Amino acid sequence: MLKKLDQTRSKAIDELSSLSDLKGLEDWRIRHLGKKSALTQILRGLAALPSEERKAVGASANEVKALLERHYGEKKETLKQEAYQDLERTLTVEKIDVTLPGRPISLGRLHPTTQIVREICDIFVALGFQVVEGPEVESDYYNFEALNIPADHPARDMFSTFWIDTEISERPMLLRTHTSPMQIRVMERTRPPVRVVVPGKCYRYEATDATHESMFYQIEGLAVDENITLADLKGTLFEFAKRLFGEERKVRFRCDYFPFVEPGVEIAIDCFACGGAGCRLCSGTGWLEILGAGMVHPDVLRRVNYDPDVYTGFAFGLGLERILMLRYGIDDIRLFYSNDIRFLRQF
Ligand code: FA5
Repeated sequence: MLKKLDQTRSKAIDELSSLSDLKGLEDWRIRHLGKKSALTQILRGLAALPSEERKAVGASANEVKALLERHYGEKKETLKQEAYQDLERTLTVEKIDVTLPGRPISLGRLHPTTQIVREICDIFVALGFQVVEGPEVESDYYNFEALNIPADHPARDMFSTFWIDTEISERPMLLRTHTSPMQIRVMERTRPPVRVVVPGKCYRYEATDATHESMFYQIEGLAVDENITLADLKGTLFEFAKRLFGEERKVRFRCDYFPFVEPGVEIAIDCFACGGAGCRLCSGTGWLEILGAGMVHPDVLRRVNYDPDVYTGFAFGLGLERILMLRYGIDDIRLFYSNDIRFLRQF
């Protein structure tokens, strides 16, 4: 046992001399003075030794312990001093120049689509509309049937659809192809007068190209009340186009077809790049199409229990990326969602 104590002592002293940092010293302490160290095991086993041996081993073990503790204390002091001197050296050599200007933190900004959503909603709020939002995962009923587009209707071809396999609902589910389903949802839960705009994402299962994305934004508008006429639709959208594109803009109304409006119209503004003379942006026509609209179809009103003999209304839907493309002369819609920071930083 005495021999073992002697070996423990020399091993510990040897190791101590090669230590150069406080972390290593703490490991050393645990190894040689900690609960599981050979020395502590010997001290704990003293009671089991015969009394003669116990006396000699006990005395020697306590001596080794005191010796190691003393060396440990001295080494700790030395290492602390060295660490302090190192720090002092570093601080002298590596001076910090507190007068240097700070590094600028690069600030994020709103995506151009978010900016235009806010701008357009602000215009309609000023005209008395409320902003509401609706689900992107829709049922076949709201996206099509309630809007006069039954399963076999050829107009379904206009809306290439992402269908969703689901067992949660008995109704066929899909990613909404336009924001028009919100016309039904809003009218189902309110009575006229209704004046809402609905911004949101839409999805179409189409090959992407410079003017088509499979995910894009629309803003839907709906106004229903007594005595609403096509003149209100024209007045509202004329005012909107002027506020968004400038006072001097001209607005063109032409017939178009959507099953849920009657009559249906398409609205274009005169091209602000060429002033209507014809250029690349407007494909030589002098006009830029911005939205589809019309008077809410009486069948749609009946479906939500509005009496079409009492109430009439108008609705419109515009594609936001196309508006941004026109405004900034961007020639590829895919740039908006390809996350190229160099493109997005411009807005
Ligand atoms: C509709 O979606 C109708 N719901 C609009 C409407 C509402 C008419 C209310 C009448 C009353 P359309 O399929 O034309 O209509 O789409 C409207 C706009 O969405 C288009 O003018 C275009 O700007 C945008 N859009 C449509 N498909 C895409 C696409 N794949 N990528 C980008 N924008 C698109």
